[in-house]
Order: sequence, then structure tokens, then C-alpha cells
Amino acid sequence: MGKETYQEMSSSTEETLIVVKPDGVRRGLVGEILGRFETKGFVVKRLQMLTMSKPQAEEFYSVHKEKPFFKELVAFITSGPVVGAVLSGKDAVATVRRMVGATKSWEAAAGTIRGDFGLGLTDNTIHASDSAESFTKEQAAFFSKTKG
Ligand code: 3AN
Repeated sequence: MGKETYQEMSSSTEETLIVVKPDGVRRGLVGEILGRFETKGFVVKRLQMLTMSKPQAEEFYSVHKEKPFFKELVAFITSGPVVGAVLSGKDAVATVRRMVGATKSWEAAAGTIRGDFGLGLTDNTIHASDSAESFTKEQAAFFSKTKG
């Protein structure tokens, strides 16, 4: 492998956060979902199952606080345990979002997680950070009670 190729690869390695939502956990999809990311080549850097408190969920979803569906979103994400994972790999934010698929699961392409595992909107199986800035904020909110 040439030096340039190596630098190009290493410079685009980044991290992102995925959260398997309560519907995904209830339906037993945690292993399947994490497996897809591992098979793709992402490395799991942090992993935690927890049930978010209301304040934690409001912090986690703070970018959506003016949206009409904010209350519904907070009520849903706090409705049961979720599993959050920090994934590391090439172009992680954009690549993981492509694997997650469109927000409306019924419109999400086959082969994506939302496209293959559900028909919901609020209950759309999985959350994934949409930018490096969101990742930083969401990781802090998600792991606020966790060390390491
Ligand atoms: P995504 O998760 O695809 O980035 P966003 O950031 O537009 O979607 O919305 C955040 C979350 O809010 C979505 N995952 C979905 O659960 C929920 N959501 C988005 N739009 C609506 C809506 N119109 N009604 C109810 N919930 C919504």
C-alpha cells in the first residue's frame, strides 16, 4: 500500500454514536444491528445499555426541542432500555447514516436497518448522529452517568 493511500485512509477515520431505540431492544434486534456494523468494519469503542431519564432524554434530543414531536420523542426514548454504541471507522458519521436509512422507516431503502426492520417514525429502530458536532454532544448526554 502506498503512503498516500494509507494517509487518506487514516485521516478519514472518525467516531459516531448509534442508539438502538426501545422498539429495537424490545424486538431483540441489538445483536443483528451491532453485527451489521461490525461486519461492515466498524469497531465498537463503547457500549452501554441503559434506560434514559426524562432530563437525560431532553438533553440527548435538545436540537429537537422546538419541534412539534419533541414530547413524543422524549416519551418514546424513555419508554424502555436502549443500547448505545460508539463506532469507529472510515467516514463513520455518513457511512453509518447510510446504513441506518431514511427517517420514515416505510420509505427507507431495503438493505438499510430502518428499511429492513420496521415501519415506524418515532419508533424507527435506531438513532445515529448526523454530524461530528452532534456526536460530541450526544455522546456526552448518553454516557453522562458512565465512566470510561
Ligand atoms: P433522523 O433520526 O433520521 O436523523 P431526525 O433527526 O429528523 O431524524 O429526527 C429525530 C427523530 O425524531 C427521528 N429518529 C424520529 O424518531 C423522530 N421524528 C422525526 N420526524 C418526526 C415526525 N414528523 N413525527 C414524529 N417523530 C418524528
